[in-house]
Amino acid sequence: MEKRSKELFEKAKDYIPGGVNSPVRAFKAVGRDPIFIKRGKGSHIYDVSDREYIDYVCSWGPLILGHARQEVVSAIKEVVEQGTSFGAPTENEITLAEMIVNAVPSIELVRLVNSGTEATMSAIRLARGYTRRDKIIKFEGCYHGHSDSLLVKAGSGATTLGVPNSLGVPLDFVRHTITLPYNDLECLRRTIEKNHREIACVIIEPVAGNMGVVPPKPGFLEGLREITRRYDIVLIFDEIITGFRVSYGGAQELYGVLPDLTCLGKIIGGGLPIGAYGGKREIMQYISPEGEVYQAGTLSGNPISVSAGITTLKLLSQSGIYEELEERSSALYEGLAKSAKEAKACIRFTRVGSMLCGFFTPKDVIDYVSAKSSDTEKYAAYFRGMLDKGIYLAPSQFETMFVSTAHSMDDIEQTIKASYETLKKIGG
Ligand code: HOZ
Repeated sequence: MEKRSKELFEKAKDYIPGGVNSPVRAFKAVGRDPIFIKRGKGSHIYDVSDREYIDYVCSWGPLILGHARQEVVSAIKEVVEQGTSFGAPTENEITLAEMIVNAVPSIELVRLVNSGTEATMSAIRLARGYTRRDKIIKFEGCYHGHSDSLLVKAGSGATTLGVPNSLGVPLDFVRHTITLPYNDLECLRRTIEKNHREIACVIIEPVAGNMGVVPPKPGFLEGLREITRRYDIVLIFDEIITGFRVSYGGAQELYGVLPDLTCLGKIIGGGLPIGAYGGKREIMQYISPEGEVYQAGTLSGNPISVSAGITTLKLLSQSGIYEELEERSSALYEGLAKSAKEAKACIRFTRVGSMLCGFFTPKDVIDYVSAKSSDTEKYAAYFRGMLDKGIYLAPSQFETMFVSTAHSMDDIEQTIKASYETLKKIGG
């Protein structure tokens, strides 16, 4: 089994650093070699040896409709026939921008880019240009892509591989980045009151999804909004994961807290590369060519990504979709939690909508420190056990498990059963 994946991984290492194009894919944190994927359909993926798995990575979030959804595939095929990139405006870009503006409560203008990293990097520059201040605040364990100022105490692959502060980032760049504990309003207040004249923005994942799933405590986002407004600090929600996922209007709609700027990615590209940042007209007008904050991109607003994004958002805007997703996700969460109890395992699950995670810790997971208290060796054993039973989870503790509209109740029941058996086997 997996002989072919092994061979491909060996070959990949000859040509690609670590054999992968994004670090967590190397499976280092779970103590085995990666499987190479050949295709996906609905909630299932198939490896190069044709072994089938129920997929809860879903391309790390974009595939809320599952793999190769027919309408999305057809839209891509249709647009590809007409040319793949022009480096000039197209009508569909307006359609996607209009859909985003209508969906996300705080966005009045939106600029499309090519990735989440580009979106957050550009939003930070915009906040600095708008406020004429340099310092930024981010939260420990939040991951906002790999640009220099944001790669400080970062979650996701940076935590998985034990390098939350990367080599190659000059100290001079990150001295403007202040990192604070997630969900600690008092600490945030004290820091802002002391330094507000220098702080351009606060950037946050409104539901943290890159240190596992850590929901905001009640009142935390509201308090963050209140204090940033009081000192004219730009509040940026990184909704690259949560946008169009936890509700059609994202976490800001779910919690009723509106930021000044929002970063998007993943779902708005329907599984193709994209990013976006948007917000108040007054701030967005600082972007070139209207304003003096520069940002550009050859493939920005790429016709294929835009078309896949439009089709995805159209399907998501149909009534009942999020209710159904909630029903499935809640059934999965309840089932996993109940069977963990029956297996007497020390694992606690967190969930916001279709984002889930299991932490091997007796503590409440509320921030980076408590997330990191999880026994990662146990997670690795759980991952391997689940994979052997045909369940594909994120190959790291510090990521999210995604449910899509393609996951059936049968998938969910199989997953719960596999989880019970795996936990029984690896012990509490
Ligand atoms: N660290 C990324 C998700 N949070 C992984 C992306 C990838 O490997 O595709």
